Amino acid sequence: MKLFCFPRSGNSREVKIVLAEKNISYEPINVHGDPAIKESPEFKKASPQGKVPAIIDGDVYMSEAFLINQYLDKKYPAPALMPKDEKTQQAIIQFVSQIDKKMVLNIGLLVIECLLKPKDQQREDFKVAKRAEVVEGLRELDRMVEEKDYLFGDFSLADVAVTPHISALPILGTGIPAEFKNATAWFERIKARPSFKASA
Ligand SMILES: N[C@@H](CCC(=O)N[C@@H](CS)C(=O)NCC(=O)O)C(=O)O
Repeated sequence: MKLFCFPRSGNSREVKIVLAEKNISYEPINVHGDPAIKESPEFKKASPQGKVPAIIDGDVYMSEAFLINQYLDKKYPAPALMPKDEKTQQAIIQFVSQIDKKMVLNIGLLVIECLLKPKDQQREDFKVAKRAEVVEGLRELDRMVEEKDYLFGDFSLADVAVTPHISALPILGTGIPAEFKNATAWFERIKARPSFKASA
């Protein structure tokens, strides 16, 4: 298994968590380590859009974190990271697609604004607006874990899809607001998992 990634990529970390949960050994290939990697036919075949994460597993070439993770969960079923019940599976698929638009995308925009742009080009009003949208996403997560340990009961690909991005929040001028006690406790549980530590 080859994983195209780079160290600070939250999307790559989603796949690293699943590989660690399932104890699958792999070769990480840092696409920022050498410009030739992004130009290689292997990488282009795995990721026609040039984005990470992407994997090569035998003759399977794939990109997109959540698609890769669903593939890994089917091919390497233990431990299962999707529930057996089809209705909950569909609910997770829908959740990941929605939270990507509502929260993960906004965290990515904050990374660009706060960390990648020169200070004098950063827009404070944009940061405030995006942080507010992220907080709304966190409010929804807080409600979801009110009576559960993880977003859909057991630890699943839903938790994997959001937590690497949440861990970037403190350097973006926010974090999980203290009022969201359920979400705070949930994120502590996530951080205690060996897979989360191994993927850092
Ligand atoms: N929807 C994709 C997003 C992938 C993505 O945006 N990856 C970023 C890194 S986190 C990337 O490859 N950016 C181009 C680059 O940094 O070279 C996924 O979930 O995997």
